[in-house]
Amino acid sequence: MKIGITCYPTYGGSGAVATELGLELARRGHEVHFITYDSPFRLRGYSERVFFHQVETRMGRYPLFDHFPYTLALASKQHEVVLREELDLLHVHYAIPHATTAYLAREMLMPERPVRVITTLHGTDITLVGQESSFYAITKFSIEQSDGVTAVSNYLRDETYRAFGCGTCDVRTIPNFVNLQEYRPGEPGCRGKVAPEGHKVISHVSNFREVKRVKDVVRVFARVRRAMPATLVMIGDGPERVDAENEARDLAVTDDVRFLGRLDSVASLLQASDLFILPSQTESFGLAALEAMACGAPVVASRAGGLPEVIDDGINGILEPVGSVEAMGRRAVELLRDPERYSAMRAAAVTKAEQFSASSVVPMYESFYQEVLA
Ligand code: GMT
Repeated sequence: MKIGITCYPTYGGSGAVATELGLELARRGHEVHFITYDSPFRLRGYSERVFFHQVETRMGRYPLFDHFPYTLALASKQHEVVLREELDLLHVHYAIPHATTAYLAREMLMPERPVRVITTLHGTDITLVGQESSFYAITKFSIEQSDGVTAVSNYLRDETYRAFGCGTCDVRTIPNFVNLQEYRPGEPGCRGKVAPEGHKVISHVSNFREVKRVKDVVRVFARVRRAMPATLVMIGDGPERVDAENEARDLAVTDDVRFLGRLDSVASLLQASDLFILPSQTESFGLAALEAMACGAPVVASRAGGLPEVIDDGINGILEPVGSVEAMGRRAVELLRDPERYSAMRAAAVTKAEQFSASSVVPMYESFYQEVLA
């Protein structure tokens, strides 16, 4: 098949999933064309059958536009690439504005070249942004106009029906996946690179938005730090980073917290981690949690959104209600103090992650493509 993929190229789960999916589809013989304003952050170097088409985000001085109409430029580029490369379908990730631009491109292409549009819903496009009054109607319309719709968890599928109705759509759950060649348990000794000898390594990866509750990460860590030597590795950047840094200072743990900023590749740090903390307000799936589990780091998370579909409380991780930093900290300490239970939970985390391997999930997208094209 010849597939066009549009996603946000910036650091974030939807862009990560879209890019890993494109790379995996290309490995399986499909031709994949990324259409977006920048090269997606996980698209590293050359890969056979993978192409990138850049969408303009500004033009020379044209006084009429205070804001460049990126969505129209994207729809035009999708139209252009479908025609020139003879694409069969456009698979867009994150409804806003991608499902809308793909709808426009498809209508512009008719009847010359019928192309199918598949929209994958990722999370905040449904749970936050899409429900804001300025976007609600167009989000609902664009979802309903897609030829196929997928959601990354049952929670997100149900939330889509609840919030938007979408009476005519059949929202299919296709879970996120992890590349087990890259995300796998590390060699013994890899922890030494990130923390002093004898420290437990706790990590967190996100885009530091409000929904991630990064101050809670520091609060949970502070409770662990009171009980044992430990280092917290904070990976990523975003609007809440300063608050998290201040929280570390207020709780007097600054010396043991490392803010590393945005990194393209996090597998080696996850392999070095004893625990991963994800105390989000909501999380449609929690790709970061899955990648940590695949590397052998059990996850302490909030019992919210789709996280219970990835983490089984007490078996391969720990779930507590949103904001329960006391309980999260206490259970993390109990686990780290019990080597036998820790080893069992670590092994169970790796086993659970195997259920979400690329080799088992990517074929679900391929069969969905076939179904929609038929
Ligand atoms: O909110 C983010 O962290 C980014 C966001 C995105 O769409 O880029 O992530 C969402 O999609 C990921 C990939 O499907 C999911 O693993 C995340 O759980 C989801 N985030 C939220 O629902 C908050």
